Amino acid sequence: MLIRRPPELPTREITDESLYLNRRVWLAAAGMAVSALPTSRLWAKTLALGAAQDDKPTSYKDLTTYNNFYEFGTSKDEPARNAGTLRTSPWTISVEGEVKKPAKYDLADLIKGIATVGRTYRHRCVEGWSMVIPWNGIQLKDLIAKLEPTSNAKFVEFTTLMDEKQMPGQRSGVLPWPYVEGLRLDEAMHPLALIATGIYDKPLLNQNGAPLRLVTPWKYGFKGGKSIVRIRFLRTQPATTWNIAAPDEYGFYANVNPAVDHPRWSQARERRIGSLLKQATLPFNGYADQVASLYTGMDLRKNF
Ligand SMILES: Nc1nc2c(c(=O)[nH]1)N[C@H]1C(S)=C(S)[C@@H](COP(=O)(O)O)O[C@H]1N2
Ligand SMILES: [Mo]
Repeated sequence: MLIRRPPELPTREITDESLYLNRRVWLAAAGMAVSALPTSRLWAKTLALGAAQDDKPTSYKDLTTYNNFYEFGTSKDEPARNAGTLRTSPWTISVEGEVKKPAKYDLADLIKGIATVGRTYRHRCVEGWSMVIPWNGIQLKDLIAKLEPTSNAKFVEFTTLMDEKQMPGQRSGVLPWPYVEGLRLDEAMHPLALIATGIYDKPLLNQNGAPLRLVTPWKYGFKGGKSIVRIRFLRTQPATTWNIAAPDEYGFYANVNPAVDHPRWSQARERRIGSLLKQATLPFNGYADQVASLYTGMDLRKNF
């Protein structure tokens, strides 16, 4: 089987040179005399600026125009431009596998009776950029409790819609379709894991994975499968899309880990969309205190 090399490449790196130029631009904009400051103080200012990057939510515009959704094209602006062909109503989700009542649900019925939540999470793409996203949705654990998996269920798999007419990018062989992701059941039951249906208190736009998508903030963004039509409970670990496409590069676990580089680039730092400078990437994307215990005793270099 011939699979073309997947193009999840780092977006344009900020080179040292452009960083230097940007620094000068920023200092000039701040009314500071660039030449009047000794270099070390320039750096101190710059680092302070970097450190001041907090978890302010990314603008709605950036969240909805800078996307990865290869079903609509591989460049960042294509999902926003092309996802209008996706029809999100009516929307049926098939619940299958090791579950008490396998059934097809209309989206409204699937989530009926489950408390909605709003959660602002960091989002770290494996490519080296990050965002902060104010999600609306439900906790995945509440949905799983409602669906009642059997005691045999150890994993849960999420499958994106497969329809070349609505998702023209599926005509290309860039990834094996449909897009599939999965979690160990205990990961899926973690309170941080969401099924998102909105951003900034508005229904998800198609480019963000309408009408429902997975959100696991301690993992790289590719875990968050979009426009889900099937939820399947399994005894064994599912085969997942990026892992099938490039097993050395994208592991099943995909926990954010600055100490384990992608084979083609470092994962130590990230560029927050909307910010000038790169910042350090944190273990488990900053959620280690909440999720590290899920992986006690596991070699996180092997299980990347
Ligand atoms: N079906 C599907 N889901 C997907 C992707 C995709 O190409 N297809 N891209 C993933 C990747 S790599 C990332 S970083 C996030 C991006 O989500 P966003 O565009 O809402 O920021 O979606 C993930 N979910
Ligand atoms: Mo990503």
